[in-house]
Amino acid sequence: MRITFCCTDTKPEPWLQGLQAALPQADVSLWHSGDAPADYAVVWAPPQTLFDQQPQLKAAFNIGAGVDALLALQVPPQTKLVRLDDAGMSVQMAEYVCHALIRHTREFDAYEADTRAGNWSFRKPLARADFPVGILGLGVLGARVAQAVAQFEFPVLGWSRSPKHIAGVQCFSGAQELDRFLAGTRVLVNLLPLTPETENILNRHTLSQLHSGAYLINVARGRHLVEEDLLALLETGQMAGAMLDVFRTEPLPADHPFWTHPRITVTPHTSARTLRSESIAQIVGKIHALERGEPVAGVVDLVRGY
Ligand code: NDP
Ligand code: OXD
Repeated sequence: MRITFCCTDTKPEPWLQGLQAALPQADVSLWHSGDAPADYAVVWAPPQTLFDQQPQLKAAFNIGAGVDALLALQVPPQTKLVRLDDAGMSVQMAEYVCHALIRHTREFDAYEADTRAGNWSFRKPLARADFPVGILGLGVLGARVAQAVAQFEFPVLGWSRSPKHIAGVQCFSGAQELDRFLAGTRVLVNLLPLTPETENILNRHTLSQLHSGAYLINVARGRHLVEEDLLALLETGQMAGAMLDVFRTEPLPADHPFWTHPRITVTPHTSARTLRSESIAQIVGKIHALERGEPVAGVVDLVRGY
């Protein structure tokens, strides 16, 4: 079996060694244009040439959960696209979102400013009931985040394409229920995939439907957010602040207003990192299953776009 590795922005050697160790019978190598045909590819934002030259690939394993970059390419019809299915990401995402939420609702930034200035002063505790948390996307990551937030006894709402039942979460689904979901939300967490239906979904119209003084946590994709709409709503006070992990252009350009905005916290697309050993174990397990003719989780539905 041949496995080709083609991941931009990733140091290849540890992946090649890890895949080779887990699949000793296979020939695992870094992709080069003109290579012999492979059975499987492990990819992140590969060039179109990979698929043009390897139309026989049985599957391409994306080493991330989001497949928007892959779906911009022409993938051969018989090649399954398989995304990472958690592989250690959901717990990281739950940590990030709970951190952002609690930092905001417990006013830890203000406490830090006070104590750095030598002030021992208290703020009136805010009521959790006044901070209903709405999660856009109740998939692998969104469902885990919803459960983690519910543990802290915040009211939790969630929105997905298909109806869901998650204990402790008021679930909404479909375009027709989006407005009711937004109207019940003060802290909005975005965990949707980027598709033609969800691009620009965080805009003046949707953000204006949240409770006044809302807070945004965007951990999905930069192209979900209309950046100038967020800036305008921070000016009016409709939005109290935001913690943003993903951006239209990454790295965030040096002159971007988000860097210095007093009510925006920026992190460098790090909310849920791809963990190499967990990812290799998952990919190798799926290769074995596919070789046995069994179905695997995380196969991308090309029509839905995720
Ligand atoms: P999933 O595919 O498991 O979940 C996607 C969720 O979004 C599902 O609940 C789905 O609904 C819902 N959804 C999709 N389209 C619509 C729509 N049009 N209307 C309503 N709901 C919709 O993805 P993951 O949870 O694994 O990942 C989510 C995203 O997080 C990734 O696509 C990626 O962009 C981002 N991500 C960011 C990372 C970071 O470090 N910042 C790391 C990892 C992922 P349904 O359940 O009905 O299908
Ligand atoms: C992912 C990501 O999609 O890292 O996994 O953003």
